Amino acid sequence: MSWSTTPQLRWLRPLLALFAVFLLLQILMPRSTYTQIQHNFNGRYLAQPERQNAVKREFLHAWTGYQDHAWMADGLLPLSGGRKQQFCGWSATLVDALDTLIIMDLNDEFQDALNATLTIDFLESIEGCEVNLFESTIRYLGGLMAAYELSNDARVLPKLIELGDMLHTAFHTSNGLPCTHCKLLEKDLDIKPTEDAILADVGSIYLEFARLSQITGDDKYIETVDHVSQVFAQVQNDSSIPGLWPEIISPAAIGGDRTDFARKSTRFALGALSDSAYEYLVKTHLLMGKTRDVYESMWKRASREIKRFLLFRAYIPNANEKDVIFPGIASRTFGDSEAMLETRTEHLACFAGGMFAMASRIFGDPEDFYIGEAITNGCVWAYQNSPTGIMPETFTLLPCTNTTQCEWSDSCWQDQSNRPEHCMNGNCEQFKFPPGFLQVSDASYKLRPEAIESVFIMWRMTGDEYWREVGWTMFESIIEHTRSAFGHAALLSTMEIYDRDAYEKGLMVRKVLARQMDDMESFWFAETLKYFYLLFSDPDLISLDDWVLNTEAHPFRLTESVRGF
Ligand code: DMJ
Repeated sequence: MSWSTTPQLRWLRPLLALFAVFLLLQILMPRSTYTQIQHNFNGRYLAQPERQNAVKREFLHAWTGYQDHAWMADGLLPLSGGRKQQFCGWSATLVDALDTLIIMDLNDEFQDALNATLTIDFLESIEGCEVNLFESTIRYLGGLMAAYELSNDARVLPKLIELGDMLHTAFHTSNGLPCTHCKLLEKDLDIKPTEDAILADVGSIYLEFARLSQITGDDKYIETVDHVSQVFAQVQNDSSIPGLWPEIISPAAIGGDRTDFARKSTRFALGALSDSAYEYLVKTHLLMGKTRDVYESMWKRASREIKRFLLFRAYIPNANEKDVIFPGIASRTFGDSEAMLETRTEHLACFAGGMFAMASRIFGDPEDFYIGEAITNGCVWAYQNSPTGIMPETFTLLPCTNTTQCEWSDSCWQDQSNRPEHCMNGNCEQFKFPPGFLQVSDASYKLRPEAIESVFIMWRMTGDEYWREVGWTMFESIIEHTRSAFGHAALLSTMEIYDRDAYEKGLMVRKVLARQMDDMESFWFAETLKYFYLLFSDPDLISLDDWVLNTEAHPFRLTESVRGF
């Protein structure tokens, strides 16, 4: 008699059968390598309350400036204490900062800000204001929606609908594509789709309007999103680099000669003008990929061409020690087989590090993780090697000619750097920039978030403390140079204090502060300081497994049944 037929052990049989089924399923079920976006921290991370508090203190310094000097204006002027109107006067800074106030546990400040927000009339604006659809969608709609998601305050919902409906009228055109800059509040206005539009202005509306439908149950917003995304999918191969959309597109072409949509320009990039049009393919798939496959297919096609045409390995000191990649700008005229790569890169393009890293998990392509990491390394390099410790807005690097080896030679770089096309105002006498930076065409820093955004994503995805360390140094440099009487100020130049002699003696010129400009964009509150804060927080706070952040860092909750990962 075997043990399984022993009467005393017969009760074991159903259990064994269950176990066998379980084992069989384990063998037969296709296994996904990735089950989540965030690293499995399991409580194993260092709490960094001092650093978090330091970020919060800086936030409060600027917030107090805004409260005292520019309350309910679109922005504060951080040097003069003045106020500015930038986006129709609906208090852009106030709305953009709401969710950061919640995340930082600034409850009294949040209640004051929310009460003020509820008095904004989105159906009135400053005289004759042209609504910037992109900025209003990512800052106002995104900001209000995240405040609603995080506070669950029912009073926000009617405001959200008022604003959503007003912005939605931008799509009330003959072909359902938007007018990106129109006086939407003017009565009886015949709204026409824009002739020449910035790619990101049209291609970055999916996330906010799709989530608005999920929240309200009103499908009209998602129908608009579906239509726009279908158009982008249809024209994806019409441009001079099939798979990519150029920096300028023509919404007005749809309904006429469709191919003109993607033929207004032959320049392609990941920075200004284009950035979030690619970011939203990944993020919108995350938000609703179980119900739509268009974002995944667009991303897979586009990312292949991004890797082929836009990314380059840079010739910088120690390039062999760490993989460093930068996004550049590609051009190709119709009919040409060759594309030209301009190795000019931008702070704005640093978001691509986080985008590729997240895409690797979402679409299961491990190679993309290394691309994301290498892009983030590039941005960190630019911070670490600028004299202020802050990456400039736009600069040119030499590309490595060999894809595997990239041996640095100071003299070779100096020769290149001294070529007339790289000299500033024809003056080749001095070395203007630290080794690696060939030309810096815009040395300013506008308080932008993209580099710390990618560093934050790398930390949340790997749990590697390295990212928090480099992030902290970035924070210290930014605060050192940008802190002003009323807030934090954009910088005229991250480079002007460069001194070759000091550099060669191993001294970074840190004592001299960069010149400040009287400007502080609302994304300083919405994005830059939020990412710094979240880098040092408990990784469960706004976990990337539960939330998707829009391009202005406003978190939207992921719904289990529809989320695409
Ligand atoms: C922000 O408004 C958003 O991140 C946008 O996608 C790009 N520009 C700014 C920040 O630099």
